[in-house]
Amino acid sequence: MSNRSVVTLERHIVEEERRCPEATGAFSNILYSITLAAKIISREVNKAGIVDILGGTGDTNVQGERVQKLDLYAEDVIFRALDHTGALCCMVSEESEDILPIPKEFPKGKYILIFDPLDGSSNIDVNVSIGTIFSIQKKVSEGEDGTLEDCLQAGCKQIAAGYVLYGSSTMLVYTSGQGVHGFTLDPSIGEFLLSHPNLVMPDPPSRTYSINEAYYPRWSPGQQRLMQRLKGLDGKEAESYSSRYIGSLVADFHRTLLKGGIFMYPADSKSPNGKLRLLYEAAPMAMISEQAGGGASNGRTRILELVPEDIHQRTPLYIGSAGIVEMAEGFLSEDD
Ligand code: P6P
Repeated sequence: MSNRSVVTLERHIVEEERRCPEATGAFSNILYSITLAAKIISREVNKAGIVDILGGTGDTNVQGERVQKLDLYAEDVIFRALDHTGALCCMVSEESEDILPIPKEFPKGKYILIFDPLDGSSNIDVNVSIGTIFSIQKKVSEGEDGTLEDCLQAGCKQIAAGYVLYGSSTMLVYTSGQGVHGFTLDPSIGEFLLSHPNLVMPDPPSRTYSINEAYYPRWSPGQQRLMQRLKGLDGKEAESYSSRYIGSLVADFHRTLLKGGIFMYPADSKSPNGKLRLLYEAAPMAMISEQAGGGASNGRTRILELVPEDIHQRTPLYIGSAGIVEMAEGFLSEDD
């Protein structure tokens, strides 16, 4: 008998739940439902070029960005996979301006699901990897309905965080505070199988930085000096870095998680808080990064300590190998 066990995501969730005596199964139920939604979205993403699901709806979302049909489809799939579970009291989606209440015909629970249904959607039409990002918080307000107070919690309060990467294979990576674990979808059996247990960012890290350099003229002097250092132009680095930029956060972060290095989306003169969203992009990725031994900062403060004031609040993001994130903070502090 082979001793190589096949660990499905469902088995992994059950085993994690057994380790938490107070677990009620509601949290596991959320994760199961997210994996179902991920399989459905993966199927559509992988055939997007075949059926007429590409291209914009002509609408724009709350971000003012042209909405791709798959964006709306992914939001609907996730909402309907979880609205009836009885585990959630509300949801927050990048595609919707306000909190999404649980329909009155369904029971409500003690968790909040905060998600970006399909990040990087501008890459859909050119077949570049895109992703779903999710964050789970626990209800803190009175009453059964989720409120803004429940959604505007600091990232350090997250119960769990994860993402699905729709790439050359579909992967689901998540943490519930017990390390980071990666699962790869085997479409032939429709199961996510444990492929990357206990992910830890490599040390020493890959000397790779990931940033959209077109914005260089708009960056602060500290950010520009950081780029000089990373390029080996200030004579301080023994060897320079290499550059990798996909323009899809989930893909750029996934590479950083597996290889090390740093992903940066700084503030600039046009976007004083950067472009990326705190609740459903930076905070979940920051929990994963720290659980994998990395770091995540807005250039001055740990992302997980930031208390949001708005569900669509933006933040600058420096995330990856802890030592490189700390070096970036050193350069940014020169701007103060
Ligand atoms: P830019 C994709 O649109 C996204 O929201 C993230 O996935 C990605 O990291 C970023 O924007 C890319 O932004 O300004 O480089 O095109």
